[in-house]
Amino acid sequence: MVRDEQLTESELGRIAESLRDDWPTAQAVDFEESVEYHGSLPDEKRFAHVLESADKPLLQPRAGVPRLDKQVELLTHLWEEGGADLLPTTIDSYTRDNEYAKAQEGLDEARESGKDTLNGFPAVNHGVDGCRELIERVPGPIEVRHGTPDARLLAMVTFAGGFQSFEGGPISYNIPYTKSRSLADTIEHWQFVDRLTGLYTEFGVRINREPFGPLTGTLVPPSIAIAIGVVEGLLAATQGVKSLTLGYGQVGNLVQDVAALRALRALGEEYLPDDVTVTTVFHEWMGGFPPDEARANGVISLGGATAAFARPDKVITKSPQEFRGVPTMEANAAGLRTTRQLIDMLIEQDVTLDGIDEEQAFIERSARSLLDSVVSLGDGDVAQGTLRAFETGALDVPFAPSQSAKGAVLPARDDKGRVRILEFGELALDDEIREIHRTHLDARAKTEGRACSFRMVADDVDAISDGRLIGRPKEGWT
Ligand code: 8ZB
Repeated sequence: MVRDEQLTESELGRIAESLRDDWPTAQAVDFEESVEYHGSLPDEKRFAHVLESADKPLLQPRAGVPRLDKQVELLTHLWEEGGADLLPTTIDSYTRDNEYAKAQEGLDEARESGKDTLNGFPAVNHGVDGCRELIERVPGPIEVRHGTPDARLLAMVTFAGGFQSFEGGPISYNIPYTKSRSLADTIEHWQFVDRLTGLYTEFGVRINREPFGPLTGTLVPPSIAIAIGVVEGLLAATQGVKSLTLGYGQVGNLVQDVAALRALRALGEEYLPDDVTVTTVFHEWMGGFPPDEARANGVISLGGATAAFARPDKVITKSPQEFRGVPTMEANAAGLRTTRQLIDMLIEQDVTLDGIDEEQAFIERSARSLLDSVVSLGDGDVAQGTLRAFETGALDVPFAPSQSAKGAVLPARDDKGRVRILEFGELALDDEIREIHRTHLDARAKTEGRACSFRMVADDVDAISDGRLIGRPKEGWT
């Protein structure tokens, strides 16, 4: 039975040994030699150092192509032409499914054809030496960004390969990403990743961890995103993680987004142990994008403006080609520059927005209620509590494909475009909180002259790509 307890050194060693047969490059991983390698990296390539010592929001794109030379070229372009402060390496989706043989086929094909036949960088196949070459040839700190439910081997190889930041978590890379993976298994798998991070940290290599805050990216109520991020942070802290970045995805209502980022930071600092340094990351809009670049730049700009007000430690940018999927490197750099322009023009302005404090208090109260239910359902054990909370629906994620979540929560925007909850299922929120959501949604229903229903939810899901924030009825409404 998985419990929120630190893995012992012998458990860690046993798991690491069992992974060595999964792909040949795993044989080359040597922990002590890797600690020494990290020691040779200059300060400007130490991810946690750069992030934690920044005095303004740092910008980071997503980017990954299969071949090493091309990945160097891509990241160098984003650094030089985009002005990125932190770099990513996005991993391909075969690797995310632990299909290393298929990733190898794709990599071989890319090398032969000169085409990008994978949707990311297959870091396990490139192995320790390939990763180190990337780290050495690129000017900034690089994070592994992926979506892998069982990322144990990916972490082993990339940490040995010199990466000092790793995205993901047991809930955030399971519930939104997979249909039938057991949550108990992913909690165990991420305990290994976090314990390995902890061990490096104890040897002086401060590896940063970043749970994936946006979850399904679709109208996720801030309290749910925050509660899950804090739970993943608590599980990571137990394993010895000291540098933790909690995330949140833009919903598009300025007041709610600023309030949510403040609540995320406040609850992160309150719930996590004092020796854990908590930073925050704001993801530009993760839902459907407008299909033309001019309007996409509008969405990105609102993200930049929000970041200027909320001052997260880092912003994950989008590109104006988001609608088409993986962007060209030029479009990717353009998204960075647009965001930077907005932040730099706004950050010194002293603007007062009405209603932020009240919204923040409401988000905190709701997130606290969800967090407290996890702790009490587990009789104090956060791992057991997480399992019980998802089984009962006390914790839930809207629009998640996973069978491990009830999927009973339905969100909708209120009359100001803030994300509220229409259907709660068994979510651990009391009647008073539920009533506040209902009142806000009723006000919108009245404005639109229609009842709150799934139609409203569906209209909201499409609204931003249709050119608006709120999915107002298309006809019969003025
Ligand atoms: C959950 C993350 C989805 C976002 C972007 C998508 C989308 C995925 C790559 C990438 C640049 C890649 N994404 N793979 N962006 N290079 N290899 O992640 O476009 O925005």
